[in-house]
Amino acid sequence: AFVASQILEEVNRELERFGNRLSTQIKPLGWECELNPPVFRQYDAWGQRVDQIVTCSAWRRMKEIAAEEGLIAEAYERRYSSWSRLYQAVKLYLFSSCSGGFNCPLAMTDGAAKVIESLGVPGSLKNAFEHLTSRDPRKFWTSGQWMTERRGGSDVAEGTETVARKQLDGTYRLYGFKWFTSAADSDMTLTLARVADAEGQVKQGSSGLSLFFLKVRDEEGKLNSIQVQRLKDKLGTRQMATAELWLEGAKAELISAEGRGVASISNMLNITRIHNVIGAVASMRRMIGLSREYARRRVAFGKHLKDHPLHMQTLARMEVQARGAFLLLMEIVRLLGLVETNLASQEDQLLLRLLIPVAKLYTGKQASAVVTEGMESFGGQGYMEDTGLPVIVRDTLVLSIWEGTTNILSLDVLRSLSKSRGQVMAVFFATVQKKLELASSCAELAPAVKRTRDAIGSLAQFMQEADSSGAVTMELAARDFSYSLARIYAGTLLIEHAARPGAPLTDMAAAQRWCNQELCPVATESGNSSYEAQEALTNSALVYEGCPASSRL
Ligand code: UCC
Repeated sequence: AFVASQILEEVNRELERFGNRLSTQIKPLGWECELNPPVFRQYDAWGQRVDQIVTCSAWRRMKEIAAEEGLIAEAYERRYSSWSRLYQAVKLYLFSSCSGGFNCPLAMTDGAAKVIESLGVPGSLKNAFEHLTSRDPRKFWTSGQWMTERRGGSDVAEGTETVARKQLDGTYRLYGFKWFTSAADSDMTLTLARVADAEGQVKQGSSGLSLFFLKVRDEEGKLNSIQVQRLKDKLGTRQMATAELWLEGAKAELISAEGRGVASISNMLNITRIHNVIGAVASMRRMIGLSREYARRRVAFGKHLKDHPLHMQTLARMEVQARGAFLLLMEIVRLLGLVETNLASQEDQLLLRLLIPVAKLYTGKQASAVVTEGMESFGGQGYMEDTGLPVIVRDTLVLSIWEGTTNILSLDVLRSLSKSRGQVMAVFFATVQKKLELASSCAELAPAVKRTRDAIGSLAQFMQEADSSGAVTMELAARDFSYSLARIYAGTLLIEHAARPGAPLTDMAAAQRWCNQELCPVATESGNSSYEAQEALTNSALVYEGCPASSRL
C-alpha cells in the first residue's frame, strides 16, 4: 500500500503537468491537424513518381510529443510494474481527444511493440523494438498494421491475396494490394501474406497466412518497392492518412511461424482494440465535458439549460454510460498489466481475452450514441462545422467499424468461449459473484446488487438452455450475448466502485441507474425465440420482402 500511494502521488503530479501541456500546447496542434489533412503528391515537378504523403508540421510534432511523453515507452519500461499499463492508458485517454488523430498510429505502434515483445524481441527486431518504445523524438518510430485487402476487412483468412516470395538471403518480397492502410506515413508495419512454395503455389485460408515485418522506406527515404495508389476519402479521421498501397516486391522479414499469421497478429489486434476502447471513452468524456459547459451558459425558455430537468436527465444518462465504460477500460488495462508482469492467474488471462472484444464492441456503440446525443444537446449549433462538434462525431463513428465491427467481435467473444471450452464463462461468473459479495454489505446498493444477481441467473440459465436444447443458434445470439456480458460486468464494476469507503452518493446513483437498464438482453430475446433457426429465415424475409432478386441501388 505504501508503494502504491507513492506511485499514486508521483503519477498524479505527472498527470497534472501533462494536463497543462495538453490544454496549452497539444490541443491547438490537434486542431491544426484537423485543418491541414495530409495530401498525396504522386509526381514531382519533373514528372518523377515520388508517391509522397505530405503531413502537416503539427502532425509531425505530435509524433515528437508522443515520444517525449513516453506514450508507448511507459508500457514497456514497466517502472511501475503492473500499474504501468494502467498509467499509460490514462495518459492516452487524456491525449486521445486532443491528439488530432495521432492516437491511431500510436495504437498500431503499441500493437507492433507488443507483437515483437511476445516473440521475445528476436535479434533482427531488436532495433525496431527500440525505435517503437523510444522516448527520443529523433529515434521514435510509428507502425502501421496492413491487414485489409480488397476482398475483405473482416474475413482476413479468405480475403488476403498478398504473396510472399522467399529470397536467397532468407528475406521475402511481398506482392499484393493493401486496401486500407491507416497512418500510411508510418516508419514500419506488420502485415500478412501467403508464402509461395517453390512452384509459386500458395495455401488458401487462415493456415496459409504468415506475419511479416517491413520498413516502409530505406535509409535514403525511398519507398520499399511500394506504390501509393491514392489516399482514402473518409467520413472522419481525416487528419490521418489512410492509403491504398501496392506492394511490388517490398522487402520483408517473416516473423511468425509459417501459417500462424492470424494468431500472431492477434497480439496486435488485442492492443489496438484496447486503444479503441480508450478512444471511445475519451470521446464520450470530451462530448459530455462540452455539453455540460454549454448547459451552464446557454439560456433558453428563460433559464440556463442546466436548470431544465429534462435536459439534465439526458446529460446524466450520458454520464452514466461514460462511467460504466471508463471502469470497463480500467479493468482491462489492470488485467493487461498483471499479465505483462507475470502476476496474472490463469483466470485473469482468460478474463482479459474475453473482456477485450466485449469492451471494444460495447464501448464503440456507446460512444456513437453518446456523442450524437451530445451533439443534439447543442441544438442546431451542434450540426455546425465551425463549432468543431461534427469532427468529434465523425471521428467517433469509426470506433464501431475499424478493429473489427460489432458482429465480428461478437463472434470473437464466442471464439474465446470455445477456445477455453467454456472455462472463460466460469471465470466470468466467479469474478462478478465475488465482486458483488464484497459490495453486498452496503445497504444502499442492495437493489443494484439484486438486479445484477438476477441478470447473472438469467445468463446462466440461457447458457444451460443453449447447451442442452439445440434450438439456440449461438451465432444469432452472439451480439445480445456480448451486450449482456458488457452490461453485467460494467454494472458490477460500478457497484464495486460505489461500495468503496467514502464513495459519494453519485457513485451509488450511477451504479443503480446502470443496473436499472436491461442487463441480460440475451435471456429476453431467447425467451422470444429469437435465436431459433426459423428466425433466421424470417429475418431474411423481413429484409428482402418486396425486393426483386437483383435491384439497382
Ligand atoms: O487495420 C485497421 C485499422 C487500423 C487503425 C487502427 C487504429 C485503432 C485506433 C483506435 C484509437 C482510437 S482495421 C482492420 C482490423 N481488422 C480486424 O480487426 C479483422 C477483423 N476480423 C477478425 O477479427 C476475424 O475474427 C479474424 C481475422 C481474427 C478471423 O481469422 P480466422 O483465421 O478465420 O480465425 P481463427 O481460425 O478462429 O483464428 C486463427 C487463430 C486461432 O488460434 P489457434 O490456431 O491457436 O487456435 C485463434 O484462437 O488466431 C487466434 N485468434 C485470437 N487469439 C483469433 N482472434 C484472436 C484474438 N482476438 N485473440 C487471441
